[in-house]
Formats: sequence, C-alpha cells, structure tokens
Amino acid sequence: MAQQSHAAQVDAVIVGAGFSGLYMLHRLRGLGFTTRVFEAADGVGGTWYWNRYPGARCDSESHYYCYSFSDEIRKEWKWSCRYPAQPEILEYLNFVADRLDLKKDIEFGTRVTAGYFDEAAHGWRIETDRGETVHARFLITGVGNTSTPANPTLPGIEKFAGKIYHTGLWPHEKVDFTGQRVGLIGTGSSGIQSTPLIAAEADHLTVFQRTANYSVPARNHELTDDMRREQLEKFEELRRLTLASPIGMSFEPAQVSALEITPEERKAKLDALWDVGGFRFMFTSFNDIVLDRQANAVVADYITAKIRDKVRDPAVADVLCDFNHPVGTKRPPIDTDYYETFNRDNVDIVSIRADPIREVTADGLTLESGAHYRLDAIVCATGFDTVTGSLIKMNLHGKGGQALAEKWKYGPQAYLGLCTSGFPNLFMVTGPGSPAILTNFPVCIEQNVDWIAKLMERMRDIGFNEVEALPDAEAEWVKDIVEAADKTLFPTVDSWYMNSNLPDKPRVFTAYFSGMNTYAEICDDIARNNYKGFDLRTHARAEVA
Ligand code: NA7
Repeated sequence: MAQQSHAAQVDAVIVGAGFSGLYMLHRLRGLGFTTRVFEAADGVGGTWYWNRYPGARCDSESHYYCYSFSDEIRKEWKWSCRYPAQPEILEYLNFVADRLDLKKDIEFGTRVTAGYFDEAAHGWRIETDRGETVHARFLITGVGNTSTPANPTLPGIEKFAGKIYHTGLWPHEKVDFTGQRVGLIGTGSSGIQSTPLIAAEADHLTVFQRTANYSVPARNHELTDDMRREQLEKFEELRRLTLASPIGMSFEPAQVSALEITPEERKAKLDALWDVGGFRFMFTSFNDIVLDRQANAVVADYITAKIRDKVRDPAVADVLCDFNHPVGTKRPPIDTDYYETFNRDNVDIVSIRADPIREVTADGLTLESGAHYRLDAIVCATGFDTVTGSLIKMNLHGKGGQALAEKWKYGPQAYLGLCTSGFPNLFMVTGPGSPAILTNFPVCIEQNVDWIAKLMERMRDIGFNEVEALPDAEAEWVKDIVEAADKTLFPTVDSWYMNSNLPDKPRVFTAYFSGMNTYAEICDDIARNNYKGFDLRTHARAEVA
C-alpha cells in the first residue's frame, strides 16, 4: 500500500468524502498512488452528512443504493429497511470508511478554495481554506450534484425573528418544533419527505407550494433476515440487472408503451405498481412517460386521481393537483404519508404560484394578496445549486488561467461528464453530462471511479503525465446530450435536470439521457480505443516550485 502523506506534492488530490471520494481514495490507494483528500465537513458522508432534516431518506432501495465492490462489506452490513433513513446511510459510510481505514487519509474541516492548472508542472496547484497549497498531478472532484444549498431570495428575510433552516444544511442537534408554527417552502423530495414529520411535531405547519409535485407512495418496510439473505444469495443476478439497467436499479425497465395497451390493461398495471410503490411505479410501468405527452397524461391522471382519493378537502386537493408540468420531468419524489398529512387539522397548503410571497416580516410571511402567516420557524426545502454549483464554487482555473465559471458560462461542457477540455488532469466523478442524476448514484460513482483509476494506472504505466478531453469530442458529447433531451419532455419544464431551477443558470439539460448501461459501454469502448476523444501526452517533467 502506498504511503499516504500530508506532503505538499502528491499524485492526486481528491475533493469530497462522500460515496465518490471514499471509493476514489480506496481505489487509488490500492494502485499505490499518493493522495490527499479534502472534505469541508467534519465527517464522511457528503450529501448524507449535511441532509439531516426530519424524514431524510434514500429513494433508492438499500440493497442497490450501496457499494458493490467489496464482498466483505456487502456481507457484513445489514440494512434495516427497504429505504434507509439518513442516519443509517451515514452510519454505513462511516462503517465503510472505518472498515477500509480511510479516515486517516482524509483531512476534514478543510475546503478547497481554488485550483490552478500549472502548465509548466503539468499538474494542479490547489489551495485550501487552511492556507495550504498542495501540488498534485491529478485533481479529482467527488463533490456531489446536490451539495450547494440554494436559499430563496425573500425580501425582508433578515427581519425574521424566528429560526430559518435549509433542509440541505440541517443542524446536528435535534430541532424541536413542538408548540411552533412552522412554514415550509418547497415541495421537491426534501419538502415531501419532511412535511409529515414536521406536521406531527409542530403546533401548525403551512406548506408554501410553488410547484405541485407528483409523488408516489414509497411503501417502505423493514427487511427481515430472510429478505436480506435472499438479497445476498441473489446478489449476482441482481447486480446483472442493475448493470443492464438504464437507471442503475435492479429491476427490468418498462418495455411497453402506455399507448399500446387497453385502458383496462393500463389500469391493472398501474394499480399493481402503485401497491409496489417507489421508483418501480415510474420506471417499470411504461417506456414512454417522458417521451410522449399522451403517455405521460395516462400516468399523471392516475396519480392525480390517487391524490384526490387521499385528500379529504377538495380545495386542498385542488392545490396539491395544480400541476403545470408533465410527470417525471422534475425529479420524481416518493413519499410516506405526504398527501395524508394534509388531512390533519394542523396543516395547510398555500399556492405561492397563485399568490407569491411578498415579504418576510419579523413574525412570518406576507403574500402579494396581503394574507399574512404568523410563523416561529421557516424551513427552506428549496433545493440546491445543482450539478455545477459545487464545481464552479471551487474556483478552478485551467490552461491559460481560464476559469471554469467562464468556460461554463453558457452551460457545462464536459466529455463523458468526466473531463472538460482546457482543464487537463481534472476528473469529475458524476460531473455534468454523466448519467448520474438520472441514475442510482452509487452505480454511476463506482463506474466513474473505476474508469478514472484505470486511466491513471495506464498513464503511469506508459509514462503519460497529461490527459485532456479534446474540444471536438466534448462538443459532440454535449450536442448529443442536448439532442437526446430534445426528443423528451424534459425541455418543456424548468427543473434542476434542465439546470434552470435557479434564475441565473444557463438553461441546458445536464445529464446523459440514454442510460447508465449504454454510458458504461461507451466509456469502456473509448478506453479500448486508446481513450478516443482524449489527448494523452507526455511532457518533460518540470520541477514544481
Ligand atoms: P428540489 O427538487 O430542487 O426541490 C426544491 C423545491 O423548492 C421545489 O418545489 C421548488 O419549486 C421549490 N423552490 C425553490 N426555490 C423556491 C423559491 N424561491 N420559492 C418557492 N419555492 C422554491 O430540491 P430537494 O431538496 O427537494 O430535492 C433534491 C433532492 O432530490 C436530491 O437531494 C435528491 O435526493 C433528490 P419549483 O419546482 O422550482 O417551482
């Protein structure tokens, strides 16, 4: 095993100690590369370190939302339920980090504040908020896609006398809403997961909804020993399904169009999948939900009817069903008792699309109509500066001093989502243009990390010290992504998939749409073809100053 160090010069700097950074460290260590790993948090976990809000839970099933690379880890860890809650996932990542003895090589509480590609040294000069400068041949980011919280711009917010929370930056100590009037802004996955729990504790909860969302019951349940044993026994088969899947989940994707079967057959299929719950409803029902408006309407109408069944007050159901987008074009949420929560006496919902927030006052929120809501606490479940936010924030500069922010001014450009031209020796795990955000993350992460590690190993074997995506290959990749997205319903809506959840971001689809399985094949093919689309080169090694 390579000697890890706190040296000023290493083979690779890894940023982040979530799913990506931990596995990257493990792989590079195994290959004998020296590394330094910087993590802003005080512990491992990434997304699962920060998102501690009530109800935070994975929407992917535990037996595939985890690492697959180690038989020991798989056999030693026991998931408690179908969808593990945040504390359990954080415990799992700590378990992995301890099991592989990774923590000793991670510098916690340290943020990368800038990185400069040094053309003379053929490597990166990386600065941290501890005032240190580190030189590395490679800079590898594992900074996540939903890791820079986005706060809403609300006039007067500084006047609010109560506490304001963001779901993605939740305090470590328990937040007790007992006896409080709480306002929750945002009805994406985080808002939908936290609503039932906050409602059960608070004196009163008002949900401020800008966009009605289509949520499907998760149908979470505990895993019995028999279920866990079966998952272990069937691991090879489930893994084969996972790797063959466009979304990296261990079930067969939908094969049939919603339009090629009778209404009775559609209903029977949707009824059966509604009972199964979770992503299986969306992804194993029909293969054209995000491709065809008519097919989409079949599913949207079905969910709408289910919501109306659940919610007793028709006026409340009207707000919850006030849809303005096709189902599945925003990140699909799944829930436990979200809609049922609106039958409680202490919960109401307000459409801030119909009546926007005018201002925050010392004691609450006032809408344009003048309606005032007295609040003791505000919870912002308003999402993130997704996909590019944490990368751009790192203040990276490539060849000729070009800033990443400048290069991506009109939208992120990256080849395979892994590399961006003009920034040699920079690898982005689950970067923009990878399938990550449409996929079960750990599958994409493991594939990305393995691919990067193999390339670094090959470069070392051959004696190359620079790799850079070629501009033409990158432009082609980005063009293909846009063309694929244009054949779907995604561009008809503002969403974080479209990079348009925040006002100042360039509106462009940010994910590879044609499936994780196809993407992995393309990456392998590129590697087999001498890393087609990449310039691999050797420069005389200059001494680092
Ligand atoms: P999302 O999916 O981005 O949802 C954010 C929600 O907040 C969404 O309903 C937004 O409405 C709403 N929002 C955002 N900004 C505002 C403002 N300014 N005013 C009112 N409402 C606003 O983030 P989540 O944290 O729920 O989910 C991210 C996770 O999804 C990720 O961690 C994965 O686990 C899955 P909009 O739709 O933009 O109108």
